[in-house]
Amino acid sequence: MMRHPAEPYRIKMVEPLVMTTREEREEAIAQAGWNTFLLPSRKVYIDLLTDSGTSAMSDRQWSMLMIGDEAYAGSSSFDRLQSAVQAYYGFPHVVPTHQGRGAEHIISRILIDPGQFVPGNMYFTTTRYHQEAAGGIFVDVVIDEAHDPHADHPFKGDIDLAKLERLVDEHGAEGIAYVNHAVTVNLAGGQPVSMRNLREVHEFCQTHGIVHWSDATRLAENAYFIQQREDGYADVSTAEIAKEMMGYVDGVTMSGKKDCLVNIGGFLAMRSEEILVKARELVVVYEGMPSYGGMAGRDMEAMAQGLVEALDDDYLAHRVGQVRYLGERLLEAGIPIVTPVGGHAVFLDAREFLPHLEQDDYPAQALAAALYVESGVRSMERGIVSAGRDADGRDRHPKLELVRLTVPRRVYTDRHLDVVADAVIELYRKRETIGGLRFVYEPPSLRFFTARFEPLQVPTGAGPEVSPTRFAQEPALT
Ligand code: PM9
Repeated sequence: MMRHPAEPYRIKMVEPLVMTTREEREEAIAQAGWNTFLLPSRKVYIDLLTDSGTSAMSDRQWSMLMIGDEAYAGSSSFDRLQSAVQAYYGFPHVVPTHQGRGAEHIISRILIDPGQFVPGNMYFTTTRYHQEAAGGIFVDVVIDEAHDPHADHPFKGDIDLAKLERLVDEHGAEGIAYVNHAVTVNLAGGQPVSMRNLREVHEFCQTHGIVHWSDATRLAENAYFIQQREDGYADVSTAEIAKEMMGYVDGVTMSGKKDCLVNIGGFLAMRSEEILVKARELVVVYEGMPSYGGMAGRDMEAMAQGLVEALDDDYLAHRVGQVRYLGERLLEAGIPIVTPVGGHAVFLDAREFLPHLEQDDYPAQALAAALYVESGVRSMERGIVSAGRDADGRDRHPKLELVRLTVPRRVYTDRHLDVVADAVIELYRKRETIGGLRFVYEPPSLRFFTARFEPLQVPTGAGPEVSPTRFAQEPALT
């Protein structure tokens, strides 16, 4: 296997990129309240905010759009999506939703009774929001290595069975709503889960009569890591691995915007008819008819095709190899990143990058803003801001304080990633010029999306990007 395989596709259509001046970027970040989510995309050069809904679709996917069946009920495009999920993931039942969080909302309402615990392998923002909104209490049961940016473990996303067992011993199986097993684990750095862990947790759940669910959003990338790292899978295709993985869970929530290679869409898939009936009852209230769930027929067609393309071995070798390429360029330059490099992104360790800042100064938020000003590269905070507040209103302090450089699928070339690496390396050289931030607007939930900040102070040797005199005006709230 080549270490950095070339793109297994050629380019048929291009979208021009926009270059900006440093002055324009300083202005833009101030207007965005130092929140990269609030930057207009026309002011972004290389957009590594997210891999969600940002994939380039294939010629086949675009052609499928034309045959989308837009019937309000009984769309044949739903049949095509359901057939693809049945064939590739092995679940008989599918309930489409407008995107992943629509599926999370529905499954949380179905499986959680208020006061029940929901163990999972690290929190995810929207997942935990819906679990808590349904009255559940999230409990992190990921292995300790997941919280250590440098722990060298091939499957840092694994659930710690001992932690899970303790929780069940303490509260009884009836106190557990379900176990949520994410593949890969986004906030740990895109870290995979082993097949062995899926199997063992499944056996444990079956023994105790607990529902074993999966957030399968990055299922294909996880399958690739199993192929590369787990004994016995080197000669098994990622498509076969994915199907075996799904054989060890009772159902999934899926954000199709990642490993289904589409710009919008999601679904629930499951074996249980009881859950299916409840999901259908809820989907008509919150999403749409069970045969479209908030998606257009054409989007279901593109998703049915995309989920198959994402389980192609050559595609995955390039995809994960490209993320690793960016990681290796940064590691060679001594930049602190989460290792091993994960499947969808390279995560900068903001604590090590900016040791002069306290976590309460929002170092990852400040670093993401500074990288944008430096280069026009947009990244995302994944630290204290994303973690939000606990039930008592106190800031959660996650061990990982990260900036995510997320690589969209089939969109950028390695040359773009060289530009990103050079910008990060240059910023690292002058890291002491980056100062902390404070909130000027904090929404009550999922605050990272729309919060606004301002610089705390002028740090020693500060560049104009962090000078409050330049950005004294408080930006209007959107
Ligand atoms: N993930 C991401 O950028 C979209 C923005 S939320 C910060 O990583 C997992 C593991 C996800 C995810 C979204 C969702 C929700 C569920 N699980 O965005 O609603 O990474 O389709 O999916 C984002 P939707």
